[in-house]
Amino acid sequence: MQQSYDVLFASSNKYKYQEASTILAEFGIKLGFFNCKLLEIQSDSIKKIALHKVTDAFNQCKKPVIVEDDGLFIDSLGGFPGPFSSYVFKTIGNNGILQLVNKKRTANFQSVIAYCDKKQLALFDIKVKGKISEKIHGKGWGYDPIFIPQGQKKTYALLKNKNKISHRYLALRKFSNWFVRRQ
Ligand code: ITT
Repeated sequence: MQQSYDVLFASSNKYKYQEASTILAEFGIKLGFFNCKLLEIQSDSIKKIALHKVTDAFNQCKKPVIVEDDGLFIDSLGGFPGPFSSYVFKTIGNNGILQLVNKKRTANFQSVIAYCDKKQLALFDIKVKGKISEKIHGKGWGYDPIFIPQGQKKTYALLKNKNKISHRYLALRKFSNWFVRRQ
């Protein structure tokens, strides 16, 4: 039977997969979903976390695979929640973050895409500057209702073109340039 994808996306987060799949389709890459729980090491580096995650993913699926590790880094909180973004969202959520942020609202969203197959490991990272909104705006998933990317007036949740400017888009564009050229 013919394989129906070019590379797998290993994650427990269906929103990340859905966005990644839409973005990569634009670059002619078919993304399969490997829905799984990945080993997340404790580290202050999302690159190191992504590297461990992709090695674990490849050991589980034995197919060419990518993972993504993201973090929202808030300047006035010393980069918090950063590598703990997933846990912090599940515990204090956007309301908790809004209570912690004071006048200085600058932040950045970082994404690392890690690729692994039998022969190769590769990393693609990106940082999108922006700020934390004063209130929750819109109904998107995760931090979408509170993150306003630089140069925009609305949160990710309210932007129609999130998938054309986001940290995920920019990191996947780097990955796809490399992936398409090596095939
Ligand atoms: P996997 O590790 O299983 O892929 P995860 O949700 O735990 O899924 P991360 O460790 O990368 O993924 O967590 C980053 C968190 O940051 C994620 O859970 C969301 O809460 C948030 N996040 C990442 N990208 C986002 C986006 O585009 N919009 C809103 N929130 C986002």
